[in-house]
Amino acid sequence: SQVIELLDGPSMSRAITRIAHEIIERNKGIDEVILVGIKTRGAYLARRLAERIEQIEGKAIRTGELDITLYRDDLSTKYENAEAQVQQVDVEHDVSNQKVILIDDVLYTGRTVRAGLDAIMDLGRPSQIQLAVLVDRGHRELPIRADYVGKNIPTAGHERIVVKLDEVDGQDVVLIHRD
Ligand code: 3GP
Ligand code: 5GP
Ligand code: MG
Repeated sequence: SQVIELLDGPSMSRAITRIAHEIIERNKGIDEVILVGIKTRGAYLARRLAERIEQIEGKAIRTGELDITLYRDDLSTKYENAEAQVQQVDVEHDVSNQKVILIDDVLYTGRTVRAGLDAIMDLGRPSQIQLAVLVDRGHRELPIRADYVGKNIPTAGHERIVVKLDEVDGQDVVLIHRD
């Protein structure tokens, strides 16, 4: 199978820096913003974005995490037919009247984000929910789109995007696997 590198470490770092600036610009600062990463890699991306934003703005930004996993009730190993289920909500801040930015590594069908929207809205009434992803690989099955995108990567259904982050995988890289 063919493996192609789509983002190296420096490119990933630049994309995160750009998104940090976009978040600050669009929200006119960060006073009403809460970053919420979707585990596993989305949570590490949220921490990196928070670090960048704090460097730029010179003040702390609030963060939280959601654990959302896809489960299959038919024991198949395929992601098709999987449903997203919220396992854990770790958001200590009151989301009411705040702008919550969900963060994930890869946006695909949108089912994980939909579950994330439900989990956030169960906590209170945010004034807005936005979405940031490192990679948008297309193939949405729901009317969901990202407000901030590191890289758009049109994929075929059978292709797999591999996101490696230093904190989990010992290196920063985005790869596409083609069969
Ligand atoms: P991550 O969020 O830590 O990156 O969805 C659970 C995990 O499965 C995710 O972990 C994701 O990276 C991984 N995964 C890898 N390839 C695929 C894929 O093609 N589809 C889905 N839904 N998840 C994938
Ligand atoms: P969804 O289909 O719900 O948009 O994505 C499901 C979950 O799997 C999300 O957390 C998303 O980040 C991840 N995901 C979907 N497709 C891929 C992929 O090709 N590669 C990786 N690494 N993660 C993926
Ligand atoms: Mg993910």
